[in-house]
Parts: sequence; C-alpha cells; structure tokens
Amino acid sequence: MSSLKVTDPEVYDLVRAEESRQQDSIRLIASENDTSQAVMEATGSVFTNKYSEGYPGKRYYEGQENTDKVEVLARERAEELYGAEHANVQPYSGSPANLEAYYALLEVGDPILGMGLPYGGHLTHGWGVNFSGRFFDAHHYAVDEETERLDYDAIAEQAREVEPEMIVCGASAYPRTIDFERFAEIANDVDAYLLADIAHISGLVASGVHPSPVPVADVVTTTTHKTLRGPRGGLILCKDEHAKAIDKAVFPALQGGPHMHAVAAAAVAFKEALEPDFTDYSEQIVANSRAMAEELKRRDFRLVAGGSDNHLVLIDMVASRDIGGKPASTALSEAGIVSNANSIPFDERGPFDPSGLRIGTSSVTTRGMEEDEMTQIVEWIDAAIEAREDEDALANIRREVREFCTDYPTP
Ligand code: DSN
Repeated sequence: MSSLKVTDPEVYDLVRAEESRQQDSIRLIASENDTSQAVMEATGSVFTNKYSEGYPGKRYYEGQENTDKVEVLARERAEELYGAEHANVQPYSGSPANLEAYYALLEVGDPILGMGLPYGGHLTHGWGVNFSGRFFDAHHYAVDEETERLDYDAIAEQAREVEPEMIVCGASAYPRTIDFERFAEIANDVDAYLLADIAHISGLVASGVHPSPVPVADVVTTTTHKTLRGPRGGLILCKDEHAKAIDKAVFPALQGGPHMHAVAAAAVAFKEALEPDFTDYSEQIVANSRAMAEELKRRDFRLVAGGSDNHLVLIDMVASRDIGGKPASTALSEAGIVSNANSIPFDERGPFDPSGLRIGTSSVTTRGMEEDEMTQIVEWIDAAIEAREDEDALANIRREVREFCTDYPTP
C-alpha cells in the first residue's frame, strides 16, 4: 500500500491499525469472516472504475468486454455452487437482495410472514422500522417458547390465518438447522411464494453441511461475506420462471451500476467455495461451534435452543451469569474477544442491552483453530465475564489472547 501511505497517511494508518486489530483479537461476530488474499486483490482491482448498467451482452455503456466475462463467470459459478437455475450477482448486499426479491414478486401492501427479529429473524423480514415492515402487511412467527426452536406446525397454522403472499425463512441468530422442505410445504399449502434468506449459512449450504433451500424455494437470497467467505456483496438465486422479474428488480428497478470489483471478487469466492477443502472448512465451522457450545454448557452457560447445529451459539447471559449482553460483550472486547450483544427469544430487555450474546466460528475456523482452541476461547470468555470489573485481569487476558493469535495468522 505504498501509494496510499503517501497520498493519505491517515487512512493508511487506519488500515494498518485495523489489520492489527483483526490479527490480535479473537473475532466471534457470527456474520464476519476473513476473506482470502485473492478475494482482497479482486476487490481492490480496476473493476472498481467501470460502470456497467445492464447485464452481460446488454449494457448501456461501451467497454464491457471484461466486465461481461467476469459477471458471466460469477453467475455460472454461483449457479454451479448452489445447483440454481438462475443467479443474479449484482445485489450490493443482503438487504438490497431482499428488497429486490420482494419487488420482483409482490405488490406494496401484500401480506408477508417472516421470522420476528427478536426470535432470530432479520430487519428485512418485515420488521416495523425497516422498509419491509412499512411497505408490506408484515406478520411474524416466533420460536417455541420452551424449546426456542422453530415450531413448524404453529407456523403452518399462522400461515393459514394470515394467508401471506410470501413466507420468508432464514435467520440472523438461529443456532439450529432450518427445515426448508417443511417451509416449502407450508408455503405451498397457502399458495405463497417462499423466500429463503440464507445469508448466515450460505457457506454451509454451498458445501452441503446444511440442507439447501434452492430446490424448494422460489427465491434464495444471501450475502457473500459471511460463512461463504467472499467480499461484501449480495446474491439472488431463483427458479428460471422468476429470472426475468428478479433481474428487472435488481436493474433498473432498484440499483444502478453494479459494483464490478465486488462481482469479480465474488467470482473468486465462488471458485474457492467449489474446491473440496471448502467442505472441510464448513464441517470444521460446525465442529467448532458444537465444541464451543459443549464447553459453555459444561460451565453452566444457558444456550438458546440448547446448542448449535451451524456456525453460531446464542448465550443467555442474564440466566447464565446475571449480566446483560452489552456489558458482557464490552468486557470480552476489552479482553480481545469480539462478539455482539443480541436479543434472545422472548427477551424482556431492550435491543441496546439485550439478554444474549451471539458468537460464531467462521473467522476463527478460517484462521485454523479447531476444537481444542474453542475450549480455550470459552475459558477466556468465562474468565473475562467473571473479571468484568477488573481492568488488570481483562488486560492480562488480552495479552494472552494476543500471544495466542500469533499462531493463527489472518489470511
Ligand atoms: N448484520 C448482519 C448480522 O450480523 O447478522 C445481518 O445483516
């Protein structure tokens, strides 16, 4: 980054500081990961200079001989990776992808049924403060109060009452396997479209470690940067019958020029995810998440839904240690362990200091950590929560964490 250093030393210093922060800490934010150097290089490439409204072979500006090829590569690789009939690789990220899916298939005011935010859903699944709650007649399903898992019979009953035009499945904070086939049956039963938002688990789905919604859902949306380990970006997969509507929704309805540097980097990430070692990686993500869950339970932490089948664990901090999620995540951060406070189902506390703490294993697994290291991380989590008011103790853990991280370099 020699040019950046000369042109803008302030930004250069911040990039270097962020590199150090990422290297020196254990990053457990379930939606984050560490992309490869190859993905970074494509992201930082000259494709950032190019405008390419339209689609390969049908653009509005000249000079598309390379952008067309790179977008076709990305599209074909995404279709192969997920076994999808059609892929649109232009969405800027997950929220635009969901907006585009709604735009393609619904009219303003249509009833939709999605997972409520406090139960693990996403803002764009119809929550009131989001466009999806404002422009549609949004209804929400919860999880079962006792098991904290999806209750498909209850969702089916609610769907019969609401008669939605679309059912939205997928989650941002649900630690268990999602039964997409069951969701498809529920949607078919009420003649609704099924949208599956797999942003969190898309890497696990790509490698067959989590069942795929692609054969059964009308539309599947995802980000490309979570378990999939690509650049910041979005992706829509759909049946051929919806391809035209989806493509029109992305451009010209809701987006302008695609971010071609991100599309190129997504193509690289799809290629990486098609390699056999990506399946090993996905399996290790889940093994690590389960190992963390087991060690947490051994230390009497209460886990939402009793454990983990995917990349994340949701801890009920109030029940476990009589501490809110926010002070817990702050103490961990001071100890060099980065996570986020999160609502848990039927949370009685507000969203700024909810009862839960969400942790995920995508990044630590990329860095080569395995089950034994998860046990060590949980020991530090427990110790940091215990020592939350003791600055020296937190600083000591932080030193240990930094030393430990030197054995696990970021890409
Ligand atoms: N912000 C993402 C997450 O953390 O789950 C979802 O968009």
